[in-house]
Amino acid sequence: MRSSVTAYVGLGANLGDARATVLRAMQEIAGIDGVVLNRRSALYASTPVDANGPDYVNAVVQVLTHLKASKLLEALQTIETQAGRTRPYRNAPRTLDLDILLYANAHITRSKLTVPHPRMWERAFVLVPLAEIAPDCVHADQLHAVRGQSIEKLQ
Ligand code: PH2
Ligand code: MG
Ligand code: MG
Repeated sequence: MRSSVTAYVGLGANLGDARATVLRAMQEIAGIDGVVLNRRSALYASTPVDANGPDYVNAVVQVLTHLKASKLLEALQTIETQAGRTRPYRNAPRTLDLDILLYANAHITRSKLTVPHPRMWERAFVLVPLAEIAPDCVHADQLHAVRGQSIEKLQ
């Protein structure tokens, strides 16, 4: 058996039934060939950051995967497309956004994929759910830096 790596995926949605879409996307991620969903955060409601539209539902999952980061990205984009994702302009409201946040301890800078996600450390909607499932990945100072951003655990 090939060795697997640990990766973290951020989920976000603010169009349609965002809560249902994020929960379904978690199941679809678990169904990707070569991916095991190991941990999932709670769902969070958050105010849009550098964006407009309705409040977001956000979450983070930890996966174990044999897939290369580029293949994982392709599989995530297929799930986004199936959820009706369109890209009319940057940070437009969306039915589903799936971002690779961390992929082992890799540093990737390609035109289609930058890992760690370049803006994750500025965003409470990433750091709060990430800290819930992977406290060692987020420092208290990093959480402190985003304390002004509104985020609330759902359910
Ligand atoms: N995603 C963005 C931009 N702003 N704000 C919140 N609260 N949640 C998001 O998922 C989000 C955002 C771009 O991907
Ligand atoms: Mg995003
Ligand atoms: Mg994205």
